Amino acid sequence: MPKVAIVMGSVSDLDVVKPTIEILKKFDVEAEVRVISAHRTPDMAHDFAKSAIDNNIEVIICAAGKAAHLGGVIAAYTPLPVIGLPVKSSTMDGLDSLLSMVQMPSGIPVACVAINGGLNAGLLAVQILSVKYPTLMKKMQDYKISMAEKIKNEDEKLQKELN
Ligand code: RP5
Repeated sequence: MPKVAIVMGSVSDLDVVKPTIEILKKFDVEAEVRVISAHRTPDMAHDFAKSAIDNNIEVIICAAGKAAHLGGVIAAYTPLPVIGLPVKSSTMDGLDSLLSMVQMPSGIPVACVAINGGLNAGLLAVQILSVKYPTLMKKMQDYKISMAEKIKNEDEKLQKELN
């Protein structure tokens, strides 16, 4: 079974991470969910990142707010793909989280989804895994088809209401 780690900087990030957990479940992807802080538990962050490959983790999602260095720190210690999920947790509407995640120095990329974009973080992880797991690729294709169907139905309904 493919495995993704979801790491959050604080348990207060859990609500933003819930859609990530749910979508991974929907795609039958195992999720290891952890609370690890780059600032408050730096040794844990180091140990987690260093042992991720041995623990069969294939993609790491890092959710954090404010000075959101978690993704960058984890990415510094592992060659695995890291997805940053900026959390809107402060007075700056999450722009602080977004910028501190996305502005990585050359050589250490962190992919980044929208502020509070928990669903997309999970979907992006599935898409990365799809390259290796054909069943996931098929499920992702079906997911996109059903999403398009839903929009088409909504459009048809709207046209009927308006015309
Ligand atoms: C970050 O600081 C966490 O990721 C969280 O989004 C934010 C606030 O943390 P708490 O003060 O709620 O623990 O490290």
